[in-house]
Amino acid sequence: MSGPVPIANSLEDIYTRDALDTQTKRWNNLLSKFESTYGHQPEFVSRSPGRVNIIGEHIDYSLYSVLPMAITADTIIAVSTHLPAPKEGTFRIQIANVLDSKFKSREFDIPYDSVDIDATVHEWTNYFKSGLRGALELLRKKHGANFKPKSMQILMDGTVPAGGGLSSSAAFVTASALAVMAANGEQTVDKKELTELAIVSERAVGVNSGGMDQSASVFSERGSALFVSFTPTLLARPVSFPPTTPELTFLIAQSFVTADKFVTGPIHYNLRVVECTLAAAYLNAVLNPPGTLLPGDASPLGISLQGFHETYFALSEHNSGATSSKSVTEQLEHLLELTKQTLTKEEGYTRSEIAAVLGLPSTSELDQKFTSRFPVRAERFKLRQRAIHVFSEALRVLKLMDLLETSSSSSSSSSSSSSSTITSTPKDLNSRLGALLNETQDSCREVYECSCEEIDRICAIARQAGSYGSRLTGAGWGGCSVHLVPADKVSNVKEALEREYYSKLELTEEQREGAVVVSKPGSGSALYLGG
Ligand code: NG1
Ligand code: MG
Repeated sequence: MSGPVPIANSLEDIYTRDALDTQTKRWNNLLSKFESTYGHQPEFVSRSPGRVNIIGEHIDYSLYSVLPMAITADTIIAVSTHLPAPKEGTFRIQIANVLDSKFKSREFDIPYDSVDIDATVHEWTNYFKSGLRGALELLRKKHGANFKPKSMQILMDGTVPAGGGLSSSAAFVTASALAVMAANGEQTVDKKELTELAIVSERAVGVNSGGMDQSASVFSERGSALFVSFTPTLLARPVSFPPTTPELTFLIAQSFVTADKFVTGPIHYNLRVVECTLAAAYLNAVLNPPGTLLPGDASPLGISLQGFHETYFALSEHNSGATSSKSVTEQLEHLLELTKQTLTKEEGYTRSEIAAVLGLPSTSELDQKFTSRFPVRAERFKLRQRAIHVFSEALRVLKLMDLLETSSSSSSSSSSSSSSTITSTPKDLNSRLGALLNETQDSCREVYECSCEEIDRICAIARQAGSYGSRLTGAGWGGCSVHLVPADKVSNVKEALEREYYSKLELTEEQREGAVVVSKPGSGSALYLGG
């Protein structure tokens, strides 16, 4: 499903029917506000959505496959290039936000060859700049080092709540990169190129992220979830959930606990990335022959648990002279056992313990290698727990895919009486899908320690009211939760959450309205050229 980012001719190409009214008003507002801000109409609009992750949490940066889907909420960016260039060798960016009281307008004159981003300050336009930087790198690769970027006037409107686990950042970065490509004459933008550049660019904003969000934002197709794998190369394919009666829905519930990765990175998100990378290096040092180097890969720090996984089985096959007959599922089960035997310290590992095992002369080499780009704050690194979460979560993704695939093949062959598949009833299937989501939540809470009390409470309330499976979605430590709910239980779950959770918070009318949404899988990035 690679190929170019679609060109939308009307909003119907982008949104589901139920969203059209609201979106038409919002787009008209963007266009008229653009005109009143800059004195003329925009040339085009780029669009990229947020996402909810169904399963596969905190494993994308270890390069294991994940299953997100795009939501309706998105970032839209109106653009004009009718702006004279400032002084020789630079181009100008004028950028404004529809929410101008919160996000102040800015103007930047930028040298052709270097986009400066100060990741130490929390500045909304950094996300645009990171998409800009990535897009310009790609453009320079295509057109040569003398490429002259166009000046741009920009107005953006984002409806993905920030810090809410629905990936407002990836929506903004991918929409920005897409806008810059189009402004510079590239209307045919390859989805894979756009995704890969957005993944790398977003790291410039100070978060050592994996690639799930950008993939979901760019590649998603209306009506389907997206199975994303990262090795040997980035691949995304649509996956449908089986039609059941009552219909299965994804309910997204906010906790209103804002988890700001920019602030908490050193003790939360970025620390987990470091812990997973250290776990890979440690397991490699202990379980593979001395001197084995893990292959460099596309994970944030260049080596990953998935890389260890591959290397371990490749070498053990090589040494035994036999090809392993283990399926990936069996390999992951085996790795879980090995991890439990190898990484025995529940209390975590100190820098000097890890440096000694990795054969590094001192802890400063360790810091240099693993924590210099994104500093972390920790005395001990919980390698055992993090590796156990990652391998078991990778396994749950495969189990869920297996359930979806066998259910769709058994429903298509259900007329053949000779079929030996035991067809599960929809209810049965839903409970099994839900159970996997619940196991993910348990692992996030107990093992990966990325949930929080509010999310745990929301999950308990929702399950009690009829959700088959409930869990945090996105990075966690607050943000959003996702619930697998049959259509006939949706109002029940909503009411229970209102009664037992939201009514106890002080929320604005708007927050209250947006607290719980039923989301259908939406479409990915698009360019709207007007018409
Ligand atoms: P959120 O917090 O929803 O943006 C983050 C990462 C993902 C993934 C999830 C956890 C960024 C941009 N995204 O998502 O890549 O690792 O956490 O599964 O940091
Ligand atoms: Mg984000």
